[in-house]
Amino acid sequence: MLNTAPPDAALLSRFIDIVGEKNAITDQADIHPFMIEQRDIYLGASPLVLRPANAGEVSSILKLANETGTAIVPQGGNTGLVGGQIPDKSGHQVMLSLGRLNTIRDVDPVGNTLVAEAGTILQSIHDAADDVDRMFPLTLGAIGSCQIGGNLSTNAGGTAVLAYGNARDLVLGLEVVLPSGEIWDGLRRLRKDNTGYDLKDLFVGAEGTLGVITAAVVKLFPKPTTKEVALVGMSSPEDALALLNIAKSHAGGWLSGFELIERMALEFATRHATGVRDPLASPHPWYVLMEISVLGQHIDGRQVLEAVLGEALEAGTIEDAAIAESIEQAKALWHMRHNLTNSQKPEGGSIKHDVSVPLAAIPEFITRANKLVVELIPGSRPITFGHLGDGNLHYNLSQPIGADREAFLARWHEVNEAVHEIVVDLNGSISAEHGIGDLKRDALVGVKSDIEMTMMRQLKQLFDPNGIMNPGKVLAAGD
Ligand code: 2HG
Ligand code: ZN
Repeated sequence: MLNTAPPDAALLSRFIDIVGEKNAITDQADIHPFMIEQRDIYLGASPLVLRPANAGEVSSILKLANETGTAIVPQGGNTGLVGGQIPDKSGHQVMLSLGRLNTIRDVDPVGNTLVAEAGTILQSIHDAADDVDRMFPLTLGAIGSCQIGGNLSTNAGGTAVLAYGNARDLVLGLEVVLPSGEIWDGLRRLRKDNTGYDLKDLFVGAEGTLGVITAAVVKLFPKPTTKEVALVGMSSPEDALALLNIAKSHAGGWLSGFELIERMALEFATRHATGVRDPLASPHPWYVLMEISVLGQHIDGRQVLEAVLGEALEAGTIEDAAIAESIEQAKALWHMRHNLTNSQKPEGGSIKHDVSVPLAAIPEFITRANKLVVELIPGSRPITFGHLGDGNLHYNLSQPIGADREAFLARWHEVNEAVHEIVVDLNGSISAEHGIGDLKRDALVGVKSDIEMTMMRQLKQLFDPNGIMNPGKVLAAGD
């Protein structure tokens, strides 16, 4: 059973002994950075942050936690967007920070696999793959600080899902420490392994509620020979969808990025992010950042891109386009895209949604949501952007100019609920890629069927009968 009393000094020192004093943080000022997150909506409390060096130490920590009913909150790079990595306010939960498990154990360019420990920064995996002339496709704004364990635990998406899938699609095997302390070595490198239940898939996307991922075998891919990037202006989301189908018909699997950006999102980025400018001569209501990655010297990626844009221009689908003429220009366009979220902060409070709907329903979703939110909060500024190729929109609502930030943010759940109703009506998902964490835990019950919730609760009970693993995330504590 989960202990409701705070861990006493004697228990805390037993935890500290496992990792050694220098890898245990007890000073509240040093703990503070682990308790806050980039959305600025969670502030947790903890008496202790443990920084184990290996799966063996993680195992000893979980064994002790399980015996004593101590709640454990695992944290990777602390870039999660739903509060899953932040302890509650009780001050009873011990944090397990995975950053010291950061060894890349193996890179295999023959089998196209890489074995990394959970705390490995995503960028380091990209670099290690690059060193052997391969690439690892998972790409998101936080690439320089997020960790692969967190990416897998949240089944992260990002900007390359269209061509390569999300984190779940990129993993072949896992090493996991179970709440009992047992270590499951499932670091298999097989592309085919049809031997019963796929256990690794239970831990991917479980947000640390079933155990702690300590290492993973991920898939590597051949490096594209050329990448062509363009920013395309158009008048509506319908046109963006038409462009998507034109792009697919010419580029097929080479279409590696297709990001929708509303005008105001781009304006915020040019206003607030360094080094961002609008490369098109005049403004357009909507934009698509499109990337085509081709393999093989014999294929001319530029020709493919020009064929897409040519057909779309002729059909009146798009208004204008700027093609990146150099790697620097391509990087600048992606820099703009990855700064859309940061650029909303200086505009005040932002109520976020991370939703997906069937592609054909995207225009209807945007129209209905835009109408609804300005009825709820007159003057609020809807900003839609996201991974259109995946049907995934970040439907973010910036506060009315001059409004009180706290009063606006206090309406977060009310706005979420109303927007999610539209999502459900359109057969979509209320969490496309960020996960459930604390933020959407209560909403989850409203969108999953009883049988789904029952299966999830039974799995939690099976793996973590004492409820020590990240209590209150995904499922209510004690559920
Ligand atoms: C992105 O696509 C991230 O940039 C964050 O998923 C989106 O601001 C957000 O909610
Ligand atoms: Zn996203």
